[in-house]
Amino acid sequence: MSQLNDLNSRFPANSHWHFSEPAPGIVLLHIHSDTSTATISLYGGQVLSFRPRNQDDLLWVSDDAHFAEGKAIRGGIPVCWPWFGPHPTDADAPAHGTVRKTPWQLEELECNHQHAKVLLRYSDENLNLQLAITLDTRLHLALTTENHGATNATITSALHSYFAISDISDIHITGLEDKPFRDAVNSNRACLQRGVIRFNGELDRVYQDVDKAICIHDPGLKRIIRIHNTGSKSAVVWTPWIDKSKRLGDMGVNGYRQMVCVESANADSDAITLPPGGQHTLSALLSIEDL
Ligand code: TA6
Repeated sequence: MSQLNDLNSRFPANSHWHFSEPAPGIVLLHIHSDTSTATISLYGGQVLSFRPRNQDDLLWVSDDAHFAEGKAIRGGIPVCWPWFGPHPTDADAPAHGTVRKTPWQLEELECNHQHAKVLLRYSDENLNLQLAITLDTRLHLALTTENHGATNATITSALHSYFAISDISDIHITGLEDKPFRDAVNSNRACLQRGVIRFNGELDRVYQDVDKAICIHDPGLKRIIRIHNTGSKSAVVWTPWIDKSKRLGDMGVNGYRQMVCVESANADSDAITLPPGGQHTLSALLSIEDL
């Protein structure tokens, strides 16, 4: 039985949800409640859209995003796991781990007029991964890793969120002032954040000692996007700008102007080591406030 037929059999479509398969192997869950609508790709366990009632989409997806097995979908909230960035030892391994190009299992789905909950699961021989997605006027993601192997497991990970913005040159980010960061655009130099973050070129930074909410201030959309993380002391801020966007090839025309990545992470020194039977949850609560 195909994944789509299995899902339609286990979770028959109703007024709150239905499934689609825009391309072979790319199955999407579409959710509608009175408080918000969302689209979640079972391929990659990736939230692609979240629109609270009377709001613009929280998330950005490239007009040129690939929807094809074996390729990452450019946008939404890719799950980087069980490593963030390049593999620590294997240069041939895919960037950002394996699960964003893999079908996940839908374990639970419930939706009423006020809120929805989606439980996705991925397992390999030693680790279980669960993504609990809760949607009401806010979007909450809880990524839980459980080590069911016989030895310690060290993982890095990130919820690689692409947020929709009016224009990269008009926004600024607060919440990371005075925090140390690794500057991936300048030879991974160790730096300290001075003041708020503004953008006038490619920026790719992994912050540490993160201990409060990170906010994207967007006067063009008259909103503030608040990102509150738990189980995480690191965060990544990224804009590819012009040249990197061209190299990536799936950013769309000027797509870089309408997105910024602020990623909830366990990256670099914030790696997590789980003993046998141990588990860890990285979570992000994403909300929109009027500016
Ligand atoms: O999170 C920032 C980053 O690591 C950048 O260095 C850039 O590579 C971005 O992720 C996108 O990576 P991807 O593999 O999705 O093209």
